[in-house]
Amino acid sequence: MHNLLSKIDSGEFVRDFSLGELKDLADEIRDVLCNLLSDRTAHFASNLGVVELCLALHNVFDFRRDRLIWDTGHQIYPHKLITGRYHEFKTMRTKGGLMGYPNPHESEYDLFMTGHAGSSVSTMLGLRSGDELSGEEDRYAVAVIGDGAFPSGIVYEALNNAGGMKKKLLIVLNDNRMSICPRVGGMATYLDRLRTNPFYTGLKSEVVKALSKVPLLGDPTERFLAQLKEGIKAGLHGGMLFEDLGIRYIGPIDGHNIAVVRKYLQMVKTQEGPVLLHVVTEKGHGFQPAAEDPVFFHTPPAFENNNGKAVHKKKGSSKVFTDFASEAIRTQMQRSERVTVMTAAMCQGNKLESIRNEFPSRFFDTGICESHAVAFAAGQAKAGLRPIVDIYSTFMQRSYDQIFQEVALQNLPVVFMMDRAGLTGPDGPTHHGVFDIGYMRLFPNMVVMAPGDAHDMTQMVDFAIHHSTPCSLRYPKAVAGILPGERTPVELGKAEVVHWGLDGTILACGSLVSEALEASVLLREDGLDVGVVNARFAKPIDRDIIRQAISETGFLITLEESTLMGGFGSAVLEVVCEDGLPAGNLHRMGIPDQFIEHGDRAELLADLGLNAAGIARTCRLAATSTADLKQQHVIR
Ligand SMILES: Cc1ncc(C[n+]2csc(CCOP(=O)(O)OP(=O)(O)O)c2C)c(N)n1
Repeated sequence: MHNLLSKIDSGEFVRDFSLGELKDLADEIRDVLCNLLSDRTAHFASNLGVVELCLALHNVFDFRRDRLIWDTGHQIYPHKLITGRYHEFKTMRTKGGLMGYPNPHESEYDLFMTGHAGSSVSTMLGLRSGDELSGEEDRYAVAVIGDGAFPSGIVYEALNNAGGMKKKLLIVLNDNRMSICPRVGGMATYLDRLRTNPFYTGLKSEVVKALSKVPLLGDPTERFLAQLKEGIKAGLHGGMLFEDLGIRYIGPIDGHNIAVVRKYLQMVKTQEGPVLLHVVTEKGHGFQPAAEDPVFFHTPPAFENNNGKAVHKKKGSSKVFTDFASEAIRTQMQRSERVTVMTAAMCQGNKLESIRNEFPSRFFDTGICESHAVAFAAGQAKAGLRPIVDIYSTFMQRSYDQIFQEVALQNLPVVFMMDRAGLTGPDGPTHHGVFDIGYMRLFPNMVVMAPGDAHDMTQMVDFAIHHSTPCSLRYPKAVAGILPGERTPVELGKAEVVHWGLDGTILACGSLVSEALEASVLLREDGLDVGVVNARFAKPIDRDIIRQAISETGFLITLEESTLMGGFGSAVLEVVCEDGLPAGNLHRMGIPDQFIEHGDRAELLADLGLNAAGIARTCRLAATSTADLKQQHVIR
């Protein structure tokens, strides 16, 4: 059925394709994309939008030598399909299968493993400069960046550098007017103005006609581009921002017209110095439901493609931690007009849409600008507000220095809500939020919490809003239950005993408390009475409970969905060392010092021994070594 795709085993193939073949190939790619999601969730609308752009790029450049970086990388599927990965494509985002982002282990055509937005222009500039220094200046360098990623601060650092270095390179700005949600901010308005440029609207067909008469190489192209540039300048001042930075602005052009995109790419290839080609595309192009609702179809739940209609599967109705987080934020915003909330372009993922509508003046979407969001929140806190920064754990890493300097060092009461903390599943190593306990607990003044269930979430947000220093909460992409038994109020640095057992204690931090409880049920069947403590705080940590568990129960196991190095278990070890407690039967369970691949979260947890069965296994071993230890004691 996919006559062309099935024969392509390298990006090289597409270089010789005729325009007609490229168009047929575009249809085949769309067909594959539109049927991929029948049994999984994956990035969808963004990929549909770049099909023609991707084909034109691979047709004009030779990316075995030339350099191509897709910013963020979520729109990499067409590129994967035409660089030899068609036959494995159905394994996309499953464990052991293709990654949903660029992956150099899969192909020489993927240069960096990415998933975080905004770094493409920098790495591409570095590649260009590195190739020049290595005497390989014939290698062309291209970055493709969406208008949602474009406002990231790092992009301006790179543009500034590129304008100054005057290197020969190409930035393709893929403008579909969308981030995940509609794009926001001043750059969005600026790009809208450029779109209304007569070059794109009225003059487009004449320009295309003129272009077809211009030889593609040599002086005439230079002259033509110079005229074009002057024409734009004289007209609506299109692209002056870039021109003034030393980057030649060309466009906007229609990104779904392969012939036009190809022609422009051939032209810019002959240009010296940095060029920004503004390409206009439609997110979800070619599948009507996605084009009409690109927010929903950014990463939609599984659906069948029924002749261009999306037929959705029944969804489970269990509430996840994010639901409780957003409810808790709403409650605080209703209670006090001083409470504000920030998202960095993740309004939908953070389930903040209804809060945005209910409190438009206290809801702030900064765009994909996490470091700015944190410093911005610090300013608000200084002005007397109680800002909540709601950002995924992995993306919060972008704002590390602002957490340090603008928040912790000033001891400002900013609340950090770190969603998707832990293994995020099919997105993989670029998105697992496994470092935050380590990086947050390093800062003086910072309180580090992890709700064990939905009840904790509400209590902790309330606690954080009323606390006088910065606070962070981490919670996973998982269903949030309610722990059994009578609950204790959230109190600074105090853990909560869910069940006390004499044979051993599992001290679980956050997301894995429920797995620990299941493990303790399994262990009871073996005659072992193992207790479970909901740690609640990684900082300040409950020293008393650690001492009590070590002295009164057979063993102590720390459990976390986070890196062992520097994480919660490390914090416990620090206490053990400082307080001179015996560490002989202390075991830490968590994520080892390696990057974890993509796959279903439950599968990944099981592989790491972090599910109920794995925890029970470790407890049995700990119980045996406790018995051994006692034995040795008696013998001595
Ligand atoms: C640093 C960072 N923050 C947030 C995200 C989440 N994210 C993934 S794609 C995306 C939107 C990107 O928009 P754009 O670059 O315009 O691409 P489009 O999907 O519109 O093609 C966002 C916010 C991310 N990947 N990286």
